[in-house]
Amino acid sequence: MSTLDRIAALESEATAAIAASASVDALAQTRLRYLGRKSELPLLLRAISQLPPEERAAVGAAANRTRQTLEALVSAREGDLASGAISAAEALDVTLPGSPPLPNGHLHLITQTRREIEDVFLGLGFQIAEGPEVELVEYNFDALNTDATHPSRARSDTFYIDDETVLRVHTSPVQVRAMIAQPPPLYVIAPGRVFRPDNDATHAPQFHQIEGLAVDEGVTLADLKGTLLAFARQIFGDQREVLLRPHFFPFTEPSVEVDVSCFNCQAGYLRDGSRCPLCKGSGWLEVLGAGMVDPNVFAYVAEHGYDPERVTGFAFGMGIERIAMLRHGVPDLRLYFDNDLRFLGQFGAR
Ligand code: 2NL
Repeated sequence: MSTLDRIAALESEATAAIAASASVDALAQTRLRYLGRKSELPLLLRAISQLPPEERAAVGAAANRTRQTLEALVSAREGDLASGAISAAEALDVTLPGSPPLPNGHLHLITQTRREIEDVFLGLGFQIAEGPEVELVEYNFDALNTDATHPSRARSDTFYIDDETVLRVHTSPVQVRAMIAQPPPLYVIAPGRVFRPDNDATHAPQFHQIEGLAVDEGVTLADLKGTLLAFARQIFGDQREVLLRPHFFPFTEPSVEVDVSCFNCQAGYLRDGSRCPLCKGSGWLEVLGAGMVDPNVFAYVAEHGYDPERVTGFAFGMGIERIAMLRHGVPDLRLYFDNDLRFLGQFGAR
């Protein structure tokens, strides 16, 4: 092979090697191999004096041109590698399916449950209202008949931003805002994230609620019970009954805790005669809190059309995590927020 042919062969070989260098380090190796002091090309240049005089000029020119071409290619490739640019041949088509194909993801169990509950109340004629998670103390507490001495307002039981501002501890303030925004009749539910400084198997510092509020002329506790029975049957099964037990909330009077008959047993006992582990043998599951809106709450928004002498209302609130725990036997609230796919993946593709 003539020296000129050898230079041409070196150039095409080095050109391919430069293009194939996939990292800055690999490129430095390639450069050393073809342009380094001990590589073949400079050796050819140094050996030029041993060639016949009439060949020297052409070989010298060819070797220098190849060196310049390769140096330029190395610089260009260096730039590409540094900037992350890739050639069309190596380009990754991100629209191709994975190999092996990955299963589709799915909504989080809390989102699925929230939407199912929303659908129940949308079907009953309620509208969905949303509001800020960072809320005024006024709307979070004062408007809800919860005076400054109430324990839930303590710095240890509510996340305070400053003296006037908190992370909402319930979604009730959304309903206060709804009343301020529009006169009765009002039928709204308020789903959303709420915050309390607790952390154990049954309390997380953030969790999700759905509250409901119905205000109209002639709304009674019987309307509340019928509404909750419809909810209970759609979410827990069409054989369900509801039980209202007296309770206390600052914002309702009377207030009740609402149990739903256990869907896992017959009156507390399984078919084999053993005690039901879900309702602990009572036959009832404690599912939510509710009541008739306290006249003091209406008084707070009276100037917006809520005359406690004219309208009455019922309200209720439930924890979405708790509803999903009961339905699916989830043993620990923290599982919802750990992002462990072995847990979350059990509630997919439904
Ligand atoms: C529970 C109990 C409840 C309400 C929330 C409410 C809202 C307005 C007026 C009156 Cl604007 N009441 N909300 C009423 C009773 C109970 O929640 O255990 N939640 C998890």
